[in-house]
Amino acid sequence: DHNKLALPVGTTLDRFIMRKQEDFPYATGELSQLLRDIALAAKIVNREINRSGLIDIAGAYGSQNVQGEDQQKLDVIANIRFIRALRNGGEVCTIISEEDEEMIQTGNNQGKYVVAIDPLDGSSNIDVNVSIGTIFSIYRRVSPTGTEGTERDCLQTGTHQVAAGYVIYGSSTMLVYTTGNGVNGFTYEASLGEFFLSHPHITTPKTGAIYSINEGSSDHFSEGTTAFVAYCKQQNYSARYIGSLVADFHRNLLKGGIYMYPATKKAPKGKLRLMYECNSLAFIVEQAGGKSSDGRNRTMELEPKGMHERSPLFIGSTELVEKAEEFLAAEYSDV
Ligand code: P6P
Repeated sequence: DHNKLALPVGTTLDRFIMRKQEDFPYATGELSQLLRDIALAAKIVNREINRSGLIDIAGAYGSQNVQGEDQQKLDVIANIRFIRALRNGGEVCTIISEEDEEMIQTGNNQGKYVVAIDPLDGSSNIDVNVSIGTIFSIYRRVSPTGTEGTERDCLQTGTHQVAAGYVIYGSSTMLVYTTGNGVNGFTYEASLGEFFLSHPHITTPKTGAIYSINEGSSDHFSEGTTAFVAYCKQQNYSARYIGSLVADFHRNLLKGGIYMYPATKKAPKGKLRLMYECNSLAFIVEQAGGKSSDGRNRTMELEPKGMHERSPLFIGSTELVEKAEEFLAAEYSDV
């Protein structure tokens, strides 16, 4: 039937969401609406980011933000915008955000979903015009509706994700997401205010010739990480590290490669956050045929202990992640 036809490039995000909802006979539309709420916030944040380049100039003429205060940092603005869109959308009861220590209750106690979000990752890159991104995961709440969401709602393993995605604000702005049936990419046309399907059914190459890691930290790498990086060099792979997770991940997803933020002696759990960076990208990469682990354990099976806990991340083409795990296994066997 027409639902099974691949939707043509150029389909709008709205139509895509509606058509995909039809594939779920019992869907009642809340997740569809939640995805639309996220897309709306992404459009608003995209506009703020594009304007921010001018704020310094405009700032000299006293430009102020929506709250009439002095220009806030973009990650604060993005956090406000995503929380407001999710609160107004009504489908989400509770949010955990990289920007807030505590859970955020939206007041929608009937909401069936919980969102974990990094509203603007890598925002230190914004002033130098490097692509930055929003990263999010969506879970079904486990506590009864009609009450506030709980920590248990927020600390589910990555395998319980209902959807995950990222927005990359770059030379063009894209929304890439999965609901567990493959990965699709949409490119934003600002003049029309619409996301259009531009990358249907994204699959990541089984292997690749790109490795992404901050080699400035190599004095603090474990033996296994050091050995795998040496292997990449012997293979004449290209070193590509932008220092903006979404930009590095997105390039490797499309071209093949591995992104690593390993445990180091300084950061024994690495730097990246499990709930709204590692798990979100792990769901996407697995749905695209890739792999994600902490160097040993599948990222999506890690038991979260805290909302902001960190995890080492080895993510990308399956063969490269497995090769890295081989090198790291050697150091575990000593244990
Ligand atoms: P480092 C940006 O601060 C970020 O969270 C990711 O976007 C990026 O991949 C990583 O940290 C860069 O960290 O330690 O290499 O500067």
